[in-house]
Amino acid sequence: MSTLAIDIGGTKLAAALIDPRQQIIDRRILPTPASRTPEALREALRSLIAPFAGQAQRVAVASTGIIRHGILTALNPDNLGGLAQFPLVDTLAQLTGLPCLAVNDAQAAAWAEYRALPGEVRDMAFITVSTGVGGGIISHGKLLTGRQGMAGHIGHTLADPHGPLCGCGRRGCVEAIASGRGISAQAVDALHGMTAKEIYALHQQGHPQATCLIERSAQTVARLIADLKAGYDCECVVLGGSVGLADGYLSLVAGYLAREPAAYHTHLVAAHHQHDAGLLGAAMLAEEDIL
Ligand code: ADP
Ligand code: BMX
Ligand code: ZN
Repeated sequence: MSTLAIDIGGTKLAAALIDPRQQIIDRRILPTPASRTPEALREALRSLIAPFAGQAQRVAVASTGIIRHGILTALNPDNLGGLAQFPLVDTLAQLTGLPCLAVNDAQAAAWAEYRALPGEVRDMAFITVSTGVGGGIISHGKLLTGRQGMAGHIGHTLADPHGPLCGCGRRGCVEAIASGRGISAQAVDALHGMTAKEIYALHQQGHPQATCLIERSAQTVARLIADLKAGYDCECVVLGGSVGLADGYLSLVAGYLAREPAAYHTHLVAAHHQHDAGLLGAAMLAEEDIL
């Protein structure tokens, strides 16, 4: 069965046609609309998937937000232009006439990345450093989603009680400091208003403020990894998202993790599927009928 996989992030929407052997045949990307109202996202999804009409037998969605009973509820609505809720499964079932499954983006990516690891690994965490900071946890070979769909939202654990206010309502979340939006929001003076991508490029040229912001992000993610190791003894952490996969970012995180006591160290690798982990994970979860 071919799957139309869709990845809804805070910055970009991706869709791909995935064949029964989990190979991506064709892929499209559009910017995520920044609007409080569901119509804008519905229209963007309509135009994203239009070229794939009639080519798939089911839809699998990996989306930012807490996904429960097919409905997206934003934990941090700022990441979606203020959009707090969206009926994902109903909308895509209406647009395509196909059966549809939806899961959190980082949970989906965790599953694809877990499948790409050697068989002996049973406990791993996936962290995406992207618009937000998302997470997916595999424990004893099982993906944790949680009764409320909240499992893995480790971007909203506390990094600094005096840190910036997070869009989720807490102060000092990992996400408020380390994410793409967080990096951008903390920038001042000449860097004010720049995207994380632009700030990252300046960091690579040695700009002091840019480097300070990127290093703080990497240090915050390293501490999160140490906390995860303490929390459930994960054997491996996989890093994804456009900030997480940016050239040199993983080495920075690894450097900060190495400064923690040895008991907190864990194997750290870049996402095998790179930016496609969410798309592939959603398709695999649909194929394996796991959720
Ligand atoms: P999404 O959150 O929609 O899944 P991404 O994983 O692309 O999307 O993450 C978007 C964030 O990553 C934005 O804050 C953007 O500025 C930042 N970003 C995109 N490309 C890069 C890059 N090459 N280097 C560093 N940051 C990047
Ligand atoms: C936020 C949260 C998570 C998501 C993570 C990464 C919302 C809308 N999203 O913590 O559900 O997994 O961001 O999302 O509350 P991304 O957009 O960066 O991929
Ligand atoms: Zn938060």
